Amino acid sequence: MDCKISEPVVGPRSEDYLPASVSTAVKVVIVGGFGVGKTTLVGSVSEIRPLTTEETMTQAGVGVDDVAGVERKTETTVAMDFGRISLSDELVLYLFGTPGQQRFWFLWNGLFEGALGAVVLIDSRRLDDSFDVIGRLEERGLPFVVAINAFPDAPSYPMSELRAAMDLPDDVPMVDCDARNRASSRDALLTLMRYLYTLTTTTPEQPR
Ligand SMILES: Nc1nc2c(ncn2[C@@H]2O[C@H](COP(=O)(O)OP(=O)(O)OP(=O)(O)O)[C@@H](O)[C@H]2O)c(=O)[nH]1
Ligand SMILES: [Mg+2]
Repeated sequence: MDCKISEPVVGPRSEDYLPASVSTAVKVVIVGGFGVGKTTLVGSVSEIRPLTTEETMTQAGVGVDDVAGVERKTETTVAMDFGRISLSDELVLYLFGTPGQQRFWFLWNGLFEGALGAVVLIDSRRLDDSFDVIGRLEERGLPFVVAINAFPDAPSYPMSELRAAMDLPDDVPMVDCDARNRASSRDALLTLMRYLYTLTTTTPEQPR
């Protein structure tokens, strides 16, 4: 399997180096069902050349991969995406995108190792795909936020309806997102970081 990067390798660029001011690095995973925009998000927001592991989808996947709703997709992530974004002079996030095809989900355990939180990308046309994803995060106890990725023909549901449909607890943040847009993707990551911060500063209610 070849790893592709978006530009030919010509040696490290100045932005590839971490500034000396960085004191905190946080690992975050970008998860979601097949074709919800995980690779797009990591690529749009990363300040370094993102690592991707896209492979062409072939006839071999017919009957194995569920491509309902994303029939026009030609490539898929077979291992992971990797990128990096600095949120301030001191704080850097390392982004790991997971593969969406169910047959590669066994890789998730390794990718989740050491992660502090996750952004769950959702395509509101294919909500069913998100149930297993959210269930896995809940099983692992990994905090997450939900980002509704804006696909052009996706019906626009109120957040409250989507929350109810996904059976999400009230405290789990939800945001609209366009994974192709750097600022929008960054906002989704900031929402996760704010949520992680509130979790560390909120004391659990004491039993009476
Ligand atoms: N309109 C629109 N299209 C998007 C958006 N995000 C991704 N896409 C398109 O959706 C398709 C799938 O995006 P990917 O980033 O490959 O999705 P993925 O979740 O990484 O897919 P897998 O790794 O195969 O599960 C691509 O053709 C993207 O250009 C978005 O926010 N809006
Ligand atoms: Mg992908």
